[in-house]
Amino acid sequence: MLNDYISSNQKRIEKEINRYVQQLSIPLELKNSMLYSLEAGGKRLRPVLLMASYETYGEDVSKVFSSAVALEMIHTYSLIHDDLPAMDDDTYRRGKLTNHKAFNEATAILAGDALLTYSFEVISSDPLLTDREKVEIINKISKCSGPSGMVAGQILDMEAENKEISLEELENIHNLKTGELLKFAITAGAYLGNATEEQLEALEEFSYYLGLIFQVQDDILDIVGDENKIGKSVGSDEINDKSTYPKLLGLDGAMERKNDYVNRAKEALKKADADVSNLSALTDFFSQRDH
Ligand code: GRG
Repeated sequence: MLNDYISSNQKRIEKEINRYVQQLSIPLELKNSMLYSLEAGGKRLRPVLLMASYETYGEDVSKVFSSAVALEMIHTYSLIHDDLPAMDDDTYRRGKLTNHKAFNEATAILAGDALLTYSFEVISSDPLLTDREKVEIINKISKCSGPSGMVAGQILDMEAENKEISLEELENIHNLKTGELLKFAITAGAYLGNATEEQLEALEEFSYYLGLIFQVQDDILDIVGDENKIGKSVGSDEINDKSTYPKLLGLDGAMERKNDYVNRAKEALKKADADVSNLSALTDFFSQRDH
């Protein structure tokens, strides 16, 4: 049932992403480069979470399509830039050539820039949102993805390479680099569904643990291996250079830690004062995903 829920929402969001990009009259190479990474097989976890969070409180889910599309665009831009030679220098992502290998470095940089900036246009021109909602959503998404959020996480991550770091430092990096966009997904969905301040607070706490679950599982998958790993880090020394949960805690310790986060996430969900069955099922999905 959850799988049906996820795949039907993935399809809805994919249609919206394509519609938003196709309506742009822009140089063809730029459009192709944007679409190449947007349609390269991403799991759409962030938009699905945003939609599930909205549906916990609100009704007509088309109200959050623009925010969900904008979020996936920002996530995609971050992956394109993360793969560049100046950062991780990766050749493959999701089993396909990275954007700068399929196009060229300058085009990849511009495709990332275009996705980031277009995301603000997508939100601010949505006729289904009030002006107040637009400002609030843009404020939230820029905070989560910008210098106090994902970008800060990225530079801390680069600085931590080849260094011993504590578990606390590792969690701070993950929370900024990965958790902040998940926080946006959860809180933006609930906000647009008219959740109360107390409900929003509970969901923010939930999103913190969900981000950590996502990351521990990412680290565990790097160790236990799956065919997707082939396309993940070829071209960089990422796996060897970076601190991970299994490196700091051992594989069993990392699994235990993940279970602890799942319990904490579900405790936070209890305070959200609504039918949280989809968010609870998605927590298990995040914790058990195999790619
Ligand atoms: C360049 C500003 C800037 C930031 C980059 C997110 C990020 C920051 C780098 C990606 C490096 C990485 C592998 C992080 C681990 C967590 C993560 C974001 C994994 C990818 O997310 P998925 O699994 O990706 O949701 P798909 O491919 O499904 O879209």
